[in-house]
Amino acid sequence: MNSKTVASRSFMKIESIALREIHMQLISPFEASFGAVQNRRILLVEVVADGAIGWGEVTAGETPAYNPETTDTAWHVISDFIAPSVIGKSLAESPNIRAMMTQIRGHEMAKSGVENALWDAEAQLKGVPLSKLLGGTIEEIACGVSLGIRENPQSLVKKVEEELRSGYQRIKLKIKPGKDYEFVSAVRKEFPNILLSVDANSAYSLDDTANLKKLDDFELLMIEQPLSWDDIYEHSKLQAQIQTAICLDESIRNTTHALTAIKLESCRIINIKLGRVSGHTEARRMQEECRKRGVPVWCGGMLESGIGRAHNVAMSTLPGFTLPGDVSASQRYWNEDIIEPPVEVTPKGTIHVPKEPGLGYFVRRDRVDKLTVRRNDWGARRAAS
Ligand code: OSB
Ligand code: MG
Repeated sequence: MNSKTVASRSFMKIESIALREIHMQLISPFEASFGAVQNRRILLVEVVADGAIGWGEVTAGETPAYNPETTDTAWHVISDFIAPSVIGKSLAESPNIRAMMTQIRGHEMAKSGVENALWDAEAQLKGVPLSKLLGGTIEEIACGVSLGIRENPQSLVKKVEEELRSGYQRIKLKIKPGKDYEFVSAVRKEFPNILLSVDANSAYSLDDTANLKKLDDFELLMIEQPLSWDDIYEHSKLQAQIQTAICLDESIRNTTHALTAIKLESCRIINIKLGRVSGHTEARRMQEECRKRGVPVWCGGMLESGIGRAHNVAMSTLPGFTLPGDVSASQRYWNEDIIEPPVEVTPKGTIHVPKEPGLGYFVRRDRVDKLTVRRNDWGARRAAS
């Protein structure tokens, strides 16, 4: 063994894993075309690797309305398949955990929760911010907001005004058939120059092409996921008939999907969500391939707690993230977040990337414990909690 190998850390061992379900209530209900949510059931993954504690969040929803995963399917897959197959294993770096999960098809969000916790631990072991370990270069990330469907256009306009006053650089409106043209029109009329986009969460079909084309009137930055949650081909048919750039969200679960969509011209922009693409390793690869092809990407959100939010901040520092993301302040979602400081947005609509090792935010274990409704442990359970 040469001295260099001894001096640099060559392997980390996954000593323990704790899986928790926590319950958190959003400040107000969030409505998308697939339904409304206020009471979040969030899974947190805590790993200990060579003594360093890393945190990850599973971003699955409570129901399979956005993608096929749910809080409960992720609990099952992590408890019965992922944790038993990775506990006690040693690996050179976080991406290597993917090779231990190849027998598990799909369940990207479950995998992401575990992989990302390991990334946090690795960054701490190396004494670097997670953003730097990932290769991030952006020091202040640009933020937008995603606004849920509202009762009427007037109340939406009021909400947009409020968010613009806080500094957000891009406003995204959730839409669905019957709550689209009139709502977008009211906002565009009031704010002719803002970066504005819409997200349909798969509420339309190709039969709606004429109506979707009408949205070209508003010079939107993009229309996100208008068609089926798992479609790539029909989006290429739609993109050829509308001027507004299509952005794919739900349909893109790995880099191959992204490359297929780019090749078919199904979209001109891609939304990257850590959970949907199975974690930092795949997110980084997708970002890189999109960047090579001149396709802008941005960081999507899943109504995360501070832990998922902190991972989103780190990912958003990668050079391909050239559009404002749905990464906004903790206080828009929670009365009390589980990290300290909470994620804060400057009056310019930016987030300063933390410079401390790992996620760079302190996890309030006392709050996490209070919110925990169930817990599973593998390896030695720490005496502390
Ligand atoms: O499609 O981007 C989406 C929330 C839940 C599920 C899907 C989506 C969203 C959002 C909110 O738009 C993003 C956020 O503020 O976290
Ligand atoms: Mg979306």
